[in-house]
Amino acid sequence: MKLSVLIPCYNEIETIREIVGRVRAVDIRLRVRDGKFKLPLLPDGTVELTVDKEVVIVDDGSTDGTRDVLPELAALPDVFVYYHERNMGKGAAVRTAIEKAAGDIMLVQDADLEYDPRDYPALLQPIIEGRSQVVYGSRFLGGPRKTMFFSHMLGNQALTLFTNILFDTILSDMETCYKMFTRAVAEQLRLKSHGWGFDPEITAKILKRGYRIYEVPISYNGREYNEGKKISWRDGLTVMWTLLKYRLIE
Ligand SMILES: Nc1nc2c(ncn2[C@@H]2O[C@H](COP(=O)(O)OP(=O)(O)OP(=O)(O)O)[C@@H](O)[C@H]2O)c(=O)[nH]1
Ligand SMILES: [Mg+2]
Repeated sequence: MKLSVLIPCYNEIETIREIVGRVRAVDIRLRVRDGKFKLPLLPDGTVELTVDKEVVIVDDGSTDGTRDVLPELAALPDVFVYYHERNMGKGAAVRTAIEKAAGDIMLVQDADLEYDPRDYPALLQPIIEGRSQVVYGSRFLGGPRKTMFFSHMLGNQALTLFTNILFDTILSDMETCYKMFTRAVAEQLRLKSHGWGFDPEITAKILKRGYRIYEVPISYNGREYNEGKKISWRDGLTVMWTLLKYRLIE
């Protein structure tokens, strides 16, 4: 069983080395209650499953020196780096990463340090146990988190509420970066968005195809604007438009 960690990366020279180090440092061993893995049964009726990882970085036309650092990471045996000639947006970078990924399961990992790879085992558990094909890590389910701006929380909640109304569901964090899905789901969705349309497009298509999204609490350490935070309220309008579009078509 292999997990592909997909890292879209644009001008992240301050954090790219560190995040790859943190991703590679997580050792994923799960105790699973399922006989299909043909592993030695432990006294509590579970088996211990080890999940391998690969890291797929797609540099999205960085101009801050990130590209000088990436060859050093590409030399690592489990890290693969691909380059966009020019900046195309997060969605385009994730799509390239999905095309290149070899894993059975995939997860999006931003190149900043807002999300914690130590949450991977919890995210994987429902997929490995066959309870779901898609798992979202939620920042609003009681996990440890740095408090965010009230305005950002409202923005997040508004986009999630809009999603829930359109698709009759009860997500708590549609915009989370931690979206994990099986290869079968990834291949079926045929994503098109280039920029910030990625999260609403993937969510809309998953829900419209009838998959139920599983949510698990994750920790969150949001960065500040002076640390490179770039998102603004205008991006929210793109997100709402994308949700509506994929509710009505496809
Ligand atoms: N901003 C931006 N990020 C990109 C782009 N292409 C790829 N990315 C990567 O996409 C991920 C998410 O970008 P972020 O800017 O962290 O987006 P965010 O977490 O929603 O917003 P902030 O962290 O608040 O700025 C990061 O790993 C970026 O490096 C792009 O064109 N613009
Ligand atoms: Mg970020």
